[in-house]
Amino acid sequence: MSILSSTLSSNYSPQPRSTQEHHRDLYISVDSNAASHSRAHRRQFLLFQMASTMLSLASASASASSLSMHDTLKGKVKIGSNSLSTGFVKTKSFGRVSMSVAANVSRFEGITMAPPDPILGVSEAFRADTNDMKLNLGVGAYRTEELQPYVLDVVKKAENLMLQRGENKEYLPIEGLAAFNKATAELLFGADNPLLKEQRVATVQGLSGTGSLRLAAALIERYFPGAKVLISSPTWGNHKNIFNDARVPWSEYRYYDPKTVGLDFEGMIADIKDAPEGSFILLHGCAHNPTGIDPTPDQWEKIADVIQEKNHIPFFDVAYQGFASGSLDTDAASVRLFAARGMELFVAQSYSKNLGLYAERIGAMNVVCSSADAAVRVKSQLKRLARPMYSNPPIHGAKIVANVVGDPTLFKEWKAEMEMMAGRIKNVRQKLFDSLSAKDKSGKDWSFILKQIGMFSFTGLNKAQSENMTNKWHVYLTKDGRISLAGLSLAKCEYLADAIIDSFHNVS
Ligand code: KET
Repeated sequence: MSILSSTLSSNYSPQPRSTQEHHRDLYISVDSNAASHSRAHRRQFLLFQMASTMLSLASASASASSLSMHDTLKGKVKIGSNSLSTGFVKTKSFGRVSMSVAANVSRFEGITMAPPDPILGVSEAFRADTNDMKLNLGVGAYRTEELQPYVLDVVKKAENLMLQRGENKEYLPIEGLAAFNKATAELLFGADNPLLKEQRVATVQGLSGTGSLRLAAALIERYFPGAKVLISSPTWGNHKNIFNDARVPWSEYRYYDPKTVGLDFEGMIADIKDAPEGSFILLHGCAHNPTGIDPTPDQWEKIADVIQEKNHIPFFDVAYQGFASGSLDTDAASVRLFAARGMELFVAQSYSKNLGLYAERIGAMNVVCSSADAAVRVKSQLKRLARPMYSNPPIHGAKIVANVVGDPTLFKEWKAEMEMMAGRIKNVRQKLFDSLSAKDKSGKDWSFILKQIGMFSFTGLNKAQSENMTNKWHVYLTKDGRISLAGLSLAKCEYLADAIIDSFHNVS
């Protein structure tokens, strides 16, 4: 008998009969006739029991932890609501979960189909399209003029360095790579920022921007129970998911004014003022996604005034540092302005876009505290939250960032490449505007496209018009009318202009 079988055998003791346990009881009755059944039969029974228990536990834990409270409260999730359809029941005897297995009835019958992701789902639909003219302007990912993915030269050089050094694959500490954490905080706040010398920033490496935001959301949920996060209307689609899943209440502040196709500054200030004192105010550090509209430096000062007045905590999402203006420092100005006022704040960072490290999942969560002592405690709690979620972060992207930022030559080359990428997007933006203006005879003013910055353009196309773009023109974009200019080439601008003009004027 194998070790597995003997362990199972010694643990096995028959359960009291239960009407719901037909199938297992059948096995028990066979099994109880010990003298007549063979060792093979017994092994079959034990394996069956082990599989049943494992499946039941998987079902039970799915209902307990993987689903958001949001879904459960909305009644979308029916797991375990009907023991006949889901096929598992809890036995009283040992508190163990047992099940009856009916033929062709899945234990996952109660799990409904999830909708496709509004952004990443667009790429899935794009891949399935076989039309030659197809264009993916959904996800914010940089492409070359030939519409190919781009790996930065500095990234390749940093990776070569890593290969030459023969670096190992040991676990990182929970807070991530020390050299990365130092580099990322310096890049954000400026290397000579007194905050860093005073050790008032708790920085932990995160699973890119999304994972860093999620970690911060978990901290809010644990240490600021009931505190609200205010998010801009509109915002990056995943913000709402992140706070929903972390069980953090959120509401929206006005941001975009469709009439002016600009910032609703008065509305924004009024809503931040109205929020309960001590709320978290989520701000896009630069290149607001999806609108491409950022406050002016003067407006940032006023936003900081009202946040300070109301004792709110600013929470920056910095996913595009360097991509808005082409300069890392200019794009960090908003965060530095708040930090210089001595405010405590949160900043999530991402290297997906500015270093093209989308799949490496490299970013950071920074919490600026009023004392070094508070920073040590906050960091300890961020680590405590990270450990049961993902244990410790991946090393590869962290080493790339540390090598690029830590080496003056590579750092300089990175800045040049970033300017090149930001420059290509600006050229495409200009060409799209020119094409629209030349082709559209209606007199519509398309100049808002030139005023927006960053990877995206918020076209103002509604859902039906966006659907026409995809169904008729094979141009893939998010349903809110956002297009990623980083996925557009100069050569495709005319075609895109035709698609936009047709959708705008011929679809209501
Ligand atoms: N914040 C913002 C504002 C943002 O646009 C993204 C990504 C992220 C955070 C997170 O990126 P990460 O790769 O986790 O560091 N936005 C693009 C990709 C996505 O939706 O995941 C997008 O809007 O297309």
